[in-house]
Amino acid sequence: MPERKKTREVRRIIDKLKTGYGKTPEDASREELYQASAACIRDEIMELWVQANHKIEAEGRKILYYMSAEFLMGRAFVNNMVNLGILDKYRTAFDYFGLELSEIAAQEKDAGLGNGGLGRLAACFLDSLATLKLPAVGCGIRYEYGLFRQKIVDGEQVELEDNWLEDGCVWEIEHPDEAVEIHFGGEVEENWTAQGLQAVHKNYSTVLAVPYDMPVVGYASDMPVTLRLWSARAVKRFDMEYFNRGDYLHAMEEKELAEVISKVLYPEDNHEQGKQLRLKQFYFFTSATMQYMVRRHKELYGDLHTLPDYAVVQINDTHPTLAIPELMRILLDQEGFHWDEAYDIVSRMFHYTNHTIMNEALERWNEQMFKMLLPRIYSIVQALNEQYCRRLYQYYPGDMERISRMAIVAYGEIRMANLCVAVAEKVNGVSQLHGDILKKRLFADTYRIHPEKLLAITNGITHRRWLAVSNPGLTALLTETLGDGFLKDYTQFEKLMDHVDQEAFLEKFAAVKRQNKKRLAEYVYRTQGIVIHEDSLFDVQAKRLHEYKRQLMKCLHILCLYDEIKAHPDKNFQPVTIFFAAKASPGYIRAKNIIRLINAVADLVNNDVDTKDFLTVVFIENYGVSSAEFLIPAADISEQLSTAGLEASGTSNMKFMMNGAVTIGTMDGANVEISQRVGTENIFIFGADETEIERMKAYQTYLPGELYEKNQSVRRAVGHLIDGILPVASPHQFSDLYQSLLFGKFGTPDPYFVLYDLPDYIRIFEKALAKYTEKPLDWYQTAAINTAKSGYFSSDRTILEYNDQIWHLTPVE
Ligand code: 26Q
Repeated sequence: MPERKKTREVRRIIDKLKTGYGKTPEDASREELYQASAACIRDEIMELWVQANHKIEAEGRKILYYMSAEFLMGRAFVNNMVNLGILDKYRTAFDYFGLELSEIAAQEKDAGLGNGGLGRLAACFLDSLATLKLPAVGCGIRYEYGLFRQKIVDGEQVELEDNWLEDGCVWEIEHPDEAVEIHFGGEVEENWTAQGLQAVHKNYSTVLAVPYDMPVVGYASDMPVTLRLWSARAVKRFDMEYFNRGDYLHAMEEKELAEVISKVLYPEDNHEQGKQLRLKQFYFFTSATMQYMVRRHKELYGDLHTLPDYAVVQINDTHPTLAIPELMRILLDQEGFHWDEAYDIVSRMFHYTNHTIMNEALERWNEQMFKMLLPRIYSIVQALNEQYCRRLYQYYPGDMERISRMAIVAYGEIRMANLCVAVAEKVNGVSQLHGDILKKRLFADTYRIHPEKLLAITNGITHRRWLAVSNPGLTALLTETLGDGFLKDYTQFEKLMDHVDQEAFLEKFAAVKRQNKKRLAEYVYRTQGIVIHEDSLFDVQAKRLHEYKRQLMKCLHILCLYDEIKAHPDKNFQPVTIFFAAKASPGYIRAKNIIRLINAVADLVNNDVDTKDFLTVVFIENYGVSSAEFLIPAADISEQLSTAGLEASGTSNMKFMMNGAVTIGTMDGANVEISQRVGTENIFIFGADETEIERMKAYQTYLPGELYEKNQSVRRAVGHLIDGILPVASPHQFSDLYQSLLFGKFGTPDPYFVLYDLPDYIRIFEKALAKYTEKPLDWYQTAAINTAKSGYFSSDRTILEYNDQIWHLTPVE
């Protein structure tokens, strides 16, 4: 037995266990050991955090308010240690206690305060901001419950609550002294005074917003960034008057009503449902953030006229848009500014990132509901709308159709994207293609008059979490090959190109992949009791379930493979394991039925004697940041199958690429740029591109029925949806999917061109499979080239572009 040293970290943890939990290491649970060691790490962070914040204030630095309704942070424990450079020290300390790092780390609950790409992007951005030492604060909502946990029961998705705060969160610090009031409802009275028309908001009800701050540590950086999340609290925690009268229920009621605001994250992704509580959530955190921003500026600099010199606000999609009229309100009603003066300030501070062009995802609010809930904000939005339409009239005189299309308020609705475009200084798309589509379609009217307003900044991912934390094997190989400079400097990934011709290097690269596949197999066995073949090709599609992402196409492909193997019972095939990981919005019936289909297809192929040795289908439950950290490093193939033009960027495509998976994908979102960087021989592109899709839509030339008749394998696969071979109780289980492909609900069959692209997908998959099977060395070379070219997709690059083109912050040295 090796001698176990009582290092500084060991002593600290023992001390923390004693003072914080009254325990010795012998009687502490794993949970307590996690809590105590996390508290030790937090102490180290506090030192840096306090100093950094003082410095930012003392030097009068401009800061970024990155506003987002979602921050999908995942776990912080290992990430913090990696970024602080103390991982090995703590690993040794856990050794002392006879525990594995991974066992302790697994105690932490994911902070799953986001749905998918948009929320995770916000989290990656904070890591890069901290690493690049750019002064920033992330502002959002401290949901008590994050995105639901997913269980699969009898093939169906079941949603369970995600009580991530159950055991407390060691990283957050509550600041009750900085709570602010948020006002809802009531009415607005306008009075003429010596200062002009003054609005007075009356009879409102009040909710308190209490901030919780979390430090986000950068890699080899002494400047943690703050994530400030607001929690709703009743003004009166408990109404003594009701209580004394014996009305106990009533005594609690107000508290419950107020605190429901930050209770739970809405699970809708790329779909908008105009719910009043959601509007409350958005106003709640935007108002709190604007009050905080104004208060801070006044305390530090006194005069609000200089606000745009010291603060810049990035709006992550339209969800935080109310920050714009809210800042107007504060300046007008509380600070006594005139309209033009206030507008001049506001118009120089806000920038808006768009994440979708899909109509059903564009945020709109019913005017009456909006007015009832936020009467003062409503009157400001009306005024902004009038001013904007008047301005538009100068550019487009008489063109009422265009002006009503661009208006902020029209047809009884308030359109948040139009409000953003009207007021924001810069509006950006999240990939080059998406940026082009914004100019060409969604914001074409604006582009004609203000071309400088629109830009494209391609998304990125932090290679600390998505490589250093989640793939220690590949990180070690890169460090051994290149040194560890790439962790701070993303341009150094490229140096790997000097090694991709060396067989010895490729062997090592392949060995790392095998290790990661083994690790995933163990994870799947541990969490779901499923045994998988580690030597098979791992093909992964992991993302939210949505029709446009076309998980259905992959299902049909599997049914084609099934038919193919069944037709050749004596032939040998390359074994393939196909992984799906996806949560469906609970109200999205068709998406949930696609999950049902995936599990039925899994049952079919995994249990058929002819196919089970060659084809395994696994549905990974509860996809989130932590399961992604197991899944992505193990992938050989990354599936990016969205209908061209519909995936604004995609970011899992970047994570897979960085971890040495080869992409099969359409020319959509950031796939286009991945393809440009790795070269067409190192990616498998298939299907219609965006122009072709647009042409088919415009001329209505796509007839899936004809294609179905002509193509035998497509016909057979689609037929399996209703021919009874799938092991489900009802023969009608999948008839809606069948119907949607061939007939469509309102006369638009197959709106996502699944059948159109399927034959080309089958072809390209065969090509990829052949390369993997027949030329393994070429395959791993391609995989390694993907890693080598992935530096561009680091969120460090993305953040530097935002900073150059929009924010203009200077790093704190
Ligand atoms: C808004 C209002 C009401 C209800 C729900 C919503 C809502 C919530 C979440 C709308 C959209 C979202 C999330 C969208 C999202 O994640 N979009 C993805 O953003 C990624 C980061 O830019 C892109 O890579 C993806 O292409 C895009 O789909």
